[in-house]
Amino acid sequence: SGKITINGQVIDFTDETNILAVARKAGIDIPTLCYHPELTIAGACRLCVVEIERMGMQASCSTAPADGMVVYTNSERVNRVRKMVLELLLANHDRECTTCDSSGACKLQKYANDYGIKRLRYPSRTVMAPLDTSSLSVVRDPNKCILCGLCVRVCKEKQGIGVWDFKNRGSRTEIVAAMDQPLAESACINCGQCIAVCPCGALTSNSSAIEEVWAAIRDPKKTVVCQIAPAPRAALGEEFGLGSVDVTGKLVAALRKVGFDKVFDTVFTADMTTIEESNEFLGRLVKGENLPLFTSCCPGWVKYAEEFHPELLNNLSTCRSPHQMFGSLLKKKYAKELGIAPQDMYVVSIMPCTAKKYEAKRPEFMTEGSYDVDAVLTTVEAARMFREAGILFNALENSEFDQPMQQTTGSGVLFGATGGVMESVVRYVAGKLLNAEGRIDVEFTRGMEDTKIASINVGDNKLSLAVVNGLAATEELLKKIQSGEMTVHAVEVMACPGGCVGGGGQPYQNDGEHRKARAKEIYNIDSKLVLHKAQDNEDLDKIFEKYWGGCCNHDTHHDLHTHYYP
Ligand code: HC1
Ligand code: SF4
Repeated sequence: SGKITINGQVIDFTDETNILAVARKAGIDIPTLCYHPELTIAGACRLCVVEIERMGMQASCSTAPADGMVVYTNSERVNRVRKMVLELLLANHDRECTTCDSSGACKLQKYANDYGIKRLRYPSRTVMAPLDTSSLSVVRDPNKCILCGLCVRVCKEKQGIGVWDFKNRGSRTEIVAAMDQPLAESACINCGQCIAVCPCGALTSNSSAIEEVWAAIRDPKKTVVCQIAPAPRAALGEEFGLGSVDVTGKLVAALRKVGFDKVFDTVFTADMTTIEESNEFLGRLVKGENLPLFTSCCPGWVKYAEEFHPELLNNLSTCRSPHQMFGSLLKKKYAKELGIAPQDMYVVSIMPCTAKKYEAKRPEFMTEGSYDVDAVLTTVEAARMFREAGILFNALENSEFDQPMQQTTGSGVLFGATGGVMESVVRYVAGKLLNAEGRIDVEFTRGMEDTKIASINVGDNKLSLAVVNGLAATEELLKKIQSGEMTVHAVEVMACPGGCVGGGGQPYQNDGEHRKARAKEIYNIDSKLVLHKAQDNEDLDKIFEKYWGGCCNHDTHHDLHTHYYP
């Protein structure tokens, strides 16, 4: 700890490891492209240079504060260097902002504007390389890449996978997927975290579904049905300047205006998942079989387990994820009830997640040759559709979800934040085993730490439970479980930091602060909802009864559960 002077202002520092963090704490921003507070420091882009007395020009992200340091972040020299850095990056960057998915959210665009760059003194890129559109989830445009390496670091450090890497040196340096293969051929689990950190449009979601959704809406033969995941309701407002507040009512209204015939809530089938999965868990506890149980709603985690841990596949819950349960319900049951063939119903999921695009195209999730979920749009893509349709989102009146699957519980909403699935299971199990009627809140599952572990007593059962987010942290936990160092009965795994609130399809900035604010709103929604546990959902009881003669039986197993491929 100590004091440094920045632009004449004396600032205390304590445990900040770099000048950048001290400056930002004091309300002085410094531009950065290759820096991310949750990843290792590369010091590659040099945009964050500052002038330090007796040390000259230094990258503020990789220079530690020292007592008595005198720093200038906005001197003539600093600005000259920053402009040069920006001009060099811009010269090599495809500057077709008008057709870029990241326009408006691009840091390079913002800084070029902030620093008043009007023309480049360097020759511009002329030869364009082809885009990698092989993946259902992520599109890479090499012509936009500025080699900041954030994608390389997030995939390696947070997901433990390492899909991206640098190739060649010097001016020939590029970033490629492993073995220089198309992304779809790599070990990518589609989480979209590389999209979340990419500052300038080199990595974006595969948004090709938007056109397909418009076509379905305009096709008079199709009944178009939409469902919305828990997490987008606490993040979509960011796209419209409202911040991380609950916009469920406006979102439903916007979807109706866009032309959806029915709008449902994935929270309804999150309750369904809780009931099916909790009973599966209780069954395994009695038999002492396939423990620990791992949750299966995160398609990134499922693909990771299939690819890297085939020995664990019997431990995964056989439950389909909530949105695939809804898809199955809609195509197998609800369409019939409406007298519609499954092919004539078009189901769209609004998800915070890019991996859901891949999950929806898994061949096991089909009904009579038609995908249970026809298209997945990310939160960001849904916002784009609303703008295209000329919807003034902030002026919308709230609208309600459709009957007869209208009721939702706070428990189901919690699925959107890390720990929420586990809390839902605990609420259900405690409610059922103890015949408890009131609210059952679980503390240990909450918060943004990557690994949370606790033992809790439910009646005579002592349950050891773990919640983890990020696949690198998951791998650490698995090592402990598989070596016998730790015994747990159930594990919730979400691939994205913070759970679905931090999904790769959420609005930019998709960082720790925003994830925290969204999760807070998810818990707010839960605390306001009257229905608290999955078993409180009476609409769900009726649906179970009408379509399958109850829950957790042979028929629900057929329609709502799945199997995995090593
Ligand atoms: Fe999720 Fe889920 S919570 S996986 O994080 O289980 O995407 O929000 O829709 O399916 O409900 C995502 C969120 C979402 C499913 C549910
Ligand atoms: Fe890695 Fe996820 Fe990006 Fe795939 S989508 S390359 S797994 S960070």
